[in-house]
This record gives sequence, C-alpha cells and structure tokens, in this order.
Amino acid sequence: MRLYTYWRSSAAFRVRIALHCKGLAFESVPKHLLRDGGEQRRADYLALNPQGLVPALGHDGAVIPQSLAILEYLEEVHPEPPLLPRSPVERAQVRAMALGIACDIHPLNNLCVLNYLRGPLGQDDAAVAAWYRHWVETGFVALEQLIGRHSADGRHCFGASVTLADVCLVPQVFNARRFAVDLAPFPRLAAVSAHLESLPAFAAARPEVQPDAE
Ligand SMILES: N[C@@H](CCC(=O)N[C@@H](CS)C(=O)NCC(=O)O)C(=O)O
Repeated sequence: MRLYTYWRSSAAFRVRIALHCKGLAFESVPKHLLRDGGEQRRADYLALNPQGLVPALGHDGAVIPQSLAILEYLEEVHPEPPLLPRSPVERAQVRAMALGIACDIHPLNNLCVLNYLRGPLGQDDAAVAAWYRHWVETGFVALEQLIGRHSADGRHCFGASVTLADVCLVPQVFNARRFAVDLAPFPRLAAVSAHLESLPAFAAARPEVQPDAE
C-alpha cells in the first residue's frame, strides 16, 4: 500500500493510525503542502487525486482519496481488528462521532480555508485563530457529551475498544493543541485522547515521527 501523506495532515494521520491498528505495512509518499505552492497541486498528483488533497491510498492498482473512504475500505478488506462495532446502531453511532470531526470541524479549518480567510477575505492572524478555535470548540462541546454517553471506560470514545471515532479524535486534538485550544472544558475528551496517544499504533502515526517531519 502507498499512502500519499503529509506529516502534519490530520486527515492523513487518521489513515496512518488505522493502518498501524490493523498491522498493515505501507509506503509513505510525502506531498509537502506548502513547498513551492504545494506539491498536492502538481499535475502528477492531481492525475491521481483531482481534489489535490492528502491523503490518498494506492492499493491493488486503484487510488482512493478521502480519509473516511479509505478507513471504510481498510475496514472492509482487513476487518481485523475491527474499528467498527458489530450492531448497525452502534456502527452508526461511531460513524456519527467520526463524521462530526471529519465533516463538521476539520473542513472549516483546512489549510485552503484558512488561506482564503487570510488572503481574499483579508482577515488577520487573530481573526483566523478565532475562527479556528470557534469551530473546534463548537464540535468538541458536542463530542464531550457523546463520549459521556457512549464511552464504557473513559478511555475510548465509544465502548471499550478503539473505533473510527478514536481514529478521528486524536488527530483533531493534535491540531487543536497546535492552535492553542484550551482542552480544560473537555475533560472526558482529553482523557480519552491521552489514553489513545499512549497506544503504540497511535504513537507510530503521530506527525513528528513521520519520515517527512520537519
Ligand atoms: N475530507 C478530506 C480532507 C483532506 C484534507 O483536507 N487534507 C488537507 C490536509 S489535512 C490538505 O490536503 N490540504 C491541502 C490544501 O488545503 O491545499 C479527507 O478526509 O481526506
């Protein structure tokens, strides 16, 4: 498997966690998101992923973009250990937590969105940081409640084993820390993240240990 990735990308971080959880070997193909206007926008990468975003997964002659599509694909082709519960309602609840991060927090704070605020919309760094924190905090308020409802052990978002919700949570927490979001109002979420970060699969996927880390 080839993972088109960038060390600091939260979406690529999700996929790295899942690959490590499932014990799958992969080759990292770094795409530097900032150098020379962004390697993700070069023609050779756009030919693979017309959206010009990382991650994308190359496997069996196919290229799969979008981290959640990749996570679901990995779950289907390598079901062990499972990252989704068995019952349909529980699977839906885990997906809802993962999507709350991947669809309702992360896209609002993507590099191209922040650059659009700074550039064409003329916002300064303080306004951009306020925007960032607002959307993370809004999402985390809901997630804190959902973890209270669904975590069985205070160490996982749902139940008592790693799920796709955890796979999405930790990269978002890393990102939030980078932008100095205060996690004190989210004690359950912070405790879950602290536990997950201590697990080998999560530790191996963290940004600073990737081959392209700066
Ligand atoms: N919904 C996409 C989001 C992917 C995404 O936003 N990737 C970011 C890095 S985390 C990116 O490639 N940004 C480059 C850019 O904005 O130009 C996914 O989950 O894969």
